[in-house]
Amino acid sequence: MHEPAEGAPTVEERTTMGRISLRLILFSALTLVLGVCFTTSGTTQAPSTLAAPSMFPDLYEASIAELQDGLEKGHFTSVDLVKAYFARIEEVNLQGPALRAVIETNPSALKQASELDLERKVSGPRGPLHGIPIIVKDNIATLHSEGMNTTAGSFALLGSVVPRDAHVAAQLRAAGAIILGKANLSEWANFRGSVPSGFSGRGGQATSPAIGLVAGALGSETDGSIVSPSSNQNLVGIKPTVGLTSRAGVIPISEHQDTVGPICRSVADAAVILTAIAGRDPRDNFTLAQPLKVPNYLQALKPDGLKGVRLGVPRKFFETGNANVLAAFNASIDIIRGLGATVVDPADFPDFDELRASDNETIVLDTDFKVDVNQYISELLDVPTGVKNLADLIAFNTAHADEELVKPFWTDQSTFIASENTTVDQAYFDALAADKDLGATRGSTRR
Ligand SMILES: *[C@@H]1O[C@H](CO)[C@@H](O)[C@H](O)[C@H]1NC(C)=O
Ligand SMILES: *[C@@H]1O[C@H](CO)[C@@H](O)[C@H](O)[C@H]1NC(C)=O
Ligand SMILES: *[C@@H]1O[C@H](CO)[C@@H](O)[C@H](O)[C@H]1NC(C)=O
Ligand SMILES: *[C@@H]1O[C@H](CO)[C@@H](O)[C@H](O)[C@H]1NC(C)=O
Ligand SMILES: *[C@@H]1O[C@H](CO)[C@@H](O)[C@H](O)[C@H]1NC(C)=O
Ligand SMILES: CC(=O)N[C@H]1CO[C@H](CO)[C@@H](O)[C@@H]1O
Repeated sequence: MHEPAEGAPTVEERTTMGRISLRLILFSALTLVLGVCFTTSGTTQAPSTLAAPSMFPDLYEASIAELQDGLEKGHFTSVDLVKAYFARIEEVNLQGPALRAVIETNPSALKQASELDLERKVSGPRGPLHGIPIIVKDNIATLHSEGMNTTAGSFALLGSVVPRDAHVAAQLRAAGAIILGKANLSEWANFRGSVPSGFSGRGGQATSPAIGLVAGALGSETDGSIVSPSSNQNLVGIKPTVGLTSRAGVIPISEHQDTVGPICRSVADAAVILTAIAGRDPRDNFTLAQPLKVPNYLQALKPDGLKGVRLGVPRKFFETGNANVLAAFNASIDIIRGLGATVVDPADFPDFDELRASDNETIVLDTDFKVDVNQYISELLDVPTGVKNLADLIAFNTAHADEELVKPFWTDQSTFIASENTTVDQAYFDALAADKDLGATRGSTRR
């Protein structure tokens, strides 16, 4: 496989500390927020009655459905939710455990929340995401006028003006979601060179904590960047088939492998978000192969949904895994069996060794990145740093080494240099065909 999967190693001790203290902080933050809100809106309810724990979900574990239920019952508003999440981010992002999980918060989020609260009162919720705060990875474009940057963590794109929301961001907004902020990431989604996962010039060395800074998130995956952090953090990540979710407006690595998907607390939450972002988009022609109607993935979740389903476990992929993760994985297979599925274990790919040995993916990604990132930059309305293409990005990093090629661990941009050196030639098309043969045509255990 190519780049190591994005997502910094779990800093379990720090995260655990964060969890314990945050439990108290969040509860008091939400209480405070609600208190203030009720006071200023002139309600006669005494603040003490607001503290009834049943009114306030534990935001570490609250599902999107629970939040929606609380919003509908008027236990709290979207403005309250945004304030509570902002307070939580403030406590842990740069202070306390200094998780550096969020690179920017949305200066328009409170205004949007209040508009969505009003709309709910007047005409009811648009659907399950109405008024729910979501964070998107900093390679997913959001309207510049709203106040946030889209930079893939690089100073080279700071202040750049995107032509429009990424399609997936626009879909979230249409569903009534509030984009609360941008998540820190490995710079250029881990495609700059050999540096520790989770580092970016702008964001610093982020960890990948799952401590409830938001109700749900969008990640992107080229080679592991949704599933790997999700499995490390006990979250549910769905890596959609390429072409199910549009990549238009997403800072790319490769049109052949990039995909955008949800990272959430539960399967139901991920299903709600996937339903909102999936679908055709004329700006990403890979999406045009899917059926016209987007399924409602939430309605497809049934307690007996695994009855009679036959699943295979490609064990060789897990041989090098962390023992704790493997134990949890094994336990989940038992649960799946208990729910009525037939599990074939092991069910290894006959071409596993060839797959492991192949490095055609590197050829494809290196070549695609140069084409695709140049295309992305060419569509920007303004780039204050003046970078126009990958060659400029390399020069920018060299000229701003103190910010981008930071000693001692973060100095490398060898992947950029290798990518700049590529051309779309016969060797590239051969590598692409070899990947497709191995991954798709022969990528089945049922041969
Ligand atoms: C981008 O980041 C800069 C520097 O942190 C900040 O001043 C600015 O408000 C951000 N947003 C936009 C849209 O430029
Ligand atoms: C998308 O369009 C490009 C050029 O416009 C073309 O090269 C490519 O084959 C198309 N891809 C799909 C999946 O239709
Ligand atoms: C997980 O299950 C596999 C297959 O049954 C077994 O070989 C492996 O030892 C188990 N690992 C753990 C950590 O339980
Ligand atoms: C690419 O795939 C071909 C065909 O499977 C194989 O012969 C070749 O060694 C692979 N190239 C690399 C760089 O792995
Ligand atoms: C650039 O590509 C040429 C030809 O493929 C290769 O020989 C050379 O090693 C490459 N240089 C770098 C820096 O990747
Ligand atoms: C919202 C926020 O706190 N973002 C931070 C993300 O990390 C970078 C670097 O650590 C900070 O500069 C941002 O302020």
